[in-house]
Amino acid sequence: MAFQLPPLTYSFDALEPHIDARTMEIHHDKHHAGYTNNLNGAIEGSALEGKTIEEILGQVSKQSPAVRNNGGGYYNHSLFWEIMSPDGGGEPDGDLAAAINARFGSFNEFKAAFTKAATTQFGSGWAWLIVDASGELAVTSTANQDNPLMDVNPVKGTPILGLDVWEHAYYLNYQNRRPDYVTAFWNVVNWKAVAARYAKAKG
Ligand code: MN3
Repeated sequence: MAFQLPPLTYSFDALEPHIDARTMEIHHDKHHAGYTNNLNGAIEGSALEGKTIEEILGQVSKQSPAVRNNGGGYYNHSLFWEIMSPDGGGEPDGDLAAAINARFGSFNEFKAAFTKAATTQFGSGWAWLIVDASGELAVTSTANQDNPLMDVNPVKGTPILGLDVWEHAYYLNYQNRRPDYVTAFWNVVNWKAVAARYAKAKG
């Protein structure tokens, strides 16, 4: 069974004015579709066929650049659509809020750390909130379509929140103003989805 492009669960314009409809359409229908198709092409007929994306990324050091780039692109964008919502924004509650406060001091201090990771990632990449192997939260960033599930990455863990800081994610609306895009992102974060990922990652 080949990997499938997951459908958006909201319309292209649902995240406006924070993320514009044209960007969402191109990002999902062109970029994410491309990563999905190219991943399927890269693993076709290989021992990776039938493995989960997490299994593939966990041993990506042994694979081709095509598997690394497109496998990362497939996973990262699948997560990205899920952790945003037109009903998003605000702050988490429950166990996730408690863990953020314990790890970072406060929600605002967490936001500052994540914002710094997103704005200082040089060139294309992603900012992440992850649950590491000891169950602790951490903020990190990766280049290109890498992510913390990959064995090539020095900081490893399960991503529960991710922000795409490739120019294709914001350039039509924000041009070079990546910090404005990062600020706007907080208005669409689906904390319920992030909390569900947190609970799953903690086991
Ligand atoms: Mn992207």
